[in-house]
Amino acid sequence: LSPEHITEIYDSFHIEDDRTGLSSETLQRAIADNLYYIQGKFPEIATLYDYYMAVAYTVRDRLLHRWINTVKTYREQDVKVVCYLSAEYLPGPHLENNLVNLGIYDQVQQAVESSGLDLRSILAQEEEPGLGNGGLGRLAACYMDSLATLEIPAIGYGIRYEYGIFDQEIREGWQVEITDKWLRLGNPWEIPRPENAVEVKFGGYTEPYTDDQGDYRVRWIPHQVVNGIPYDTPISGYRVNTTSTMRLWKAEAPESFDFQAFNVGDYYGAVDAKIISENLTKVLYPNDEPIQGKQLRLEQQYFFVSCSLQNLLKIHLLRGDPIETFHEKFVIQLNDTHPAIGVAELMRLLVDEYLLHWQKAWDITQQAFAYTNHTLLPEALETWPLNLFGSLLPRHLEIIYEINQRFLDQVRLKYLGNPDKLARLSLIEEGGSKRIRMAHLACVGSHAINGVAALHTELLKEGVLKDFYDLWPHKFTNITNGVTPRRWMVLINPRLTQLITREIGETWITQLEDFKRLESLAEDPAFRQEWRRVKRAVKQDLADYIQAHQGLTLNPDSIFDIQAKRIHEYKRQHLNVLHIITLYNRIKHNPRLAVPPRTFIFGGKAAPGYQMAKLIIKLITSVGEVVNHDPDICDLIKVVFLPDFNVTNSQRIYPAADLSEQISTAGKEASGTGNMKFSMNGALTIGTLDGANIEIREAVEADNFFLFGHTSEDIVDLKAQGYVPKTFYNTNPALKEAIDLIASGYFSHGNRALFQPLVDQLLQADPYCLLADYQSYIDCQDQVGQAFQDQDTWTKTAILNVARIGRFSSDRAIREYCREIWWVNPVSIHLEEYQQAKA
Ligand code: 4GP
Repeated sequence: LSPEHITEIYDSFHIEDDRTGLSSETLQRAIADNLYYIQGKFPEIATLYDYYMAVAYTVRDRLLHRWINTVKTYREQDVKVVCYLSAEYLPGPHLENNLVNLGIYDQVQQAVESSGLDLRSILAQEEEPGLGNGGLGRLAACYMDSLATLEIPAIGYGIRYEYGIFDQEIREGWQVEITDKWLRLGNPWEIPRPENAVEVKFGGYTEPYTDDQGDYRVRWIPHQVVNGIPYDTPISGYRVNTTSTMRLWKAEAPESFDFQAFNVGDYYGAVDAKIISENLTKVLYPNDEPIQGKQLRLEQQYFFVSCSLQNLLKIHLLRGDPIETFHEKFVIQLNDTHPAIGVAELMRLLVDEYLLHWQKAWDITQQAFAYTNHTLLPEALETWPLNLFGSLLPRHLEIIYEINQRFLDQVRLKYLGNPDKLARLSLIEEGGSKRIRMAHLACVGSHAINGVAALHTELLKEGVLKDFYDLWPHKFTNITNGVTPRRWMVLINPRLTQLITREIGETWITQLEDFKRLESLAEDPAFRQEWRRVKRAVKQDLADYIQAHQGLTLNPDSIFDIQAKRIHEYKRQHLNVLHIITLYNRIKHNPRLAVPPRTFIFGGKAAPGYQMAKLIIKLITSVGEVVNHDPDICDLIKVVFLPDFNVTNSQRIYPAADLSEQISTAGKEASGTGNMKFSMNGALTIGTLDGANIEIREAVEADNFFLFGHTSEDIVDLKAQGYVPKTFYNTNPALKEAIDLIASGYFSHGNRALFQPLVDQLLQADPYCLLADYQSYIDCQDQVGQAFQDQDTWTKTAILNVARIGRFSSDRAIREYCREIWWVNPVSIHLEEYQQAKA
């Protein structure tokens, strides 16, 4: 009998069980079962959320089956595992992603519809885990997806924040932050593992002792101990059985401490201790705010890193391997400097707890760690005041001193008589008050250091990490970011997915380079027409959403010109606004002017303490208020600020864009990943030569990309020559008019003071060179307007963008990490039962 025949016979037996079966009948039964036995509800009283939970548990069962086999296989085969240490993850809603990856979307839809429900409204119930700020956290989620899809053994470690990134509301044009209570209704995707709790120490002091071998040792007597409880979430791969683990740590007070206090009669003291401990993982810190002096942030970092490393060592020893081979079985990727304390912590564990000699421990540590840098902004490079660090982590301070001393001894030999070099490389920043440089600790403790786009890596080598590059050029590599086509195409853009798959098959979903096959179709007028029809339908979806939520009517035939990302001066949302005002002024001066209609859409959060970013949001909404209601404009311009830009909302945005705004000051955006998502969904890019824009432009070819602005070198020169923004203002009437209009109170009901800080910043300092790039941007936008008139050529260009974007899949990036930094191999997971035939 052929395998197909056997499967057929099995199917006819209906042996599917309710936890693993994939037919719609089985799924329907399982959903009903979960509604009763997990939610404890019956249809008359079940809410839509109950149904969501029932469906989620049903899907989770299918995952668990694969997950258990994955863990089992890794245990048995003694494979090398990638450990991704990241303080942030933005996985987005899990349910739909798992339906796509398991290939059971249609079956679940049918199961749900047979019960008289609608899958889309069930999916909409999920609260996404907003456990990150933006690019860095979302990148970690894309990498987890690719690791599983490529069958690379991996664990993602992080923090289970009780409150993720705040929800954003817009009130009277201002951002208002609302706490994100994502766990309020329960999280069906996580499994707590209290039996795997670990203890993390804080504060106290150290004392030396001599061990049995007569060796000098140090023990750490902490002031406080906190328990770390792991919560595991399965991360499915696309159409493979591999299901990896994202293990997030929650802080709790250890029982024993409660009892101690209770025994001496201090019941309330014990409860206080509990509250203090649990505060640790309460809230995610926003980036773009000075973290200086935020002790809780350092506590969070150390907490999750210590939990994760202790956990890894335990897994290693449980597999029966000697501690000395740790680095052969695990490679630990530091996602920025947030987990860099791991270098000192692994040393502490190996030397103090496992009693290895320093040199041996150091070899293991250096071979185990690798470090990814994500930003060039100097204010984002983490340093901790030595006093704070020492009082929280006294043993780590000693270890860092020792690492530094040994490191600087090496440096001294190489650069005799160059004290400046020593001071620059040191892990300790001297001067006024001493600080620990976390990036330096990461560099010294890692075998590989990478930037996230070609330009970024070059700038690291020439700038912030130059001294390390001079010392160890072999450690540096570039790995340009990528995004997963599963979520960022298949899931968010079913219409385009269907059209593309119909033409070129579905191999592109895991081999994005196969998009190349679309190139010849760009020449086919019939295909272009279908492409346009899809684009228009997707734009209509977004227009409908905005109509329903904001009461604004949009013209789906206008250019959807979108900038969606964190609000930051370097990302220059206000340059975009200067263009809007310029267009507005032109139409006001000449009401008969033939301009193609444009819809400007913005989305993004500002860090709560970043006043200028919040003022930029207010500027966008204020300009929108005026422009959207000015009868002279005849609806030629619309400005929309979409509140609460998160993974869920972003999924409506990327597919609907005609134009993707990637307009950061050259040299400031490390890579960008939104730029990739927009292109992948058929938007054309207007952008500067910054981050991965450069590589996207190379890939899609210069003719298919709207380039403007100064290069990163120009910007350096401009500043070196003493940049005077006022010169641009004084010599460019349109620019002057736009800025003057803001300053005049025209957009603020006559209130001239409102935007004064923003206007002053532009005219007096303009650190991000908006004024220098203004004319080039306007000219380029005029070309965009022209080009859009010829819809057929525009469409052809959009198709070529998609056809050539294959390189920006996170699968490619992960393959590079595997080959160049991790030296790990895929391991296939086989299911034990007959499910294998179906999977
Ligand atoms: C971001 C960078 O700003 C962005 O350019 C990059 O694409 C992304 O990391 C992923 O590498 N950085 C952050 C951060 O999100 O918090 O530093």
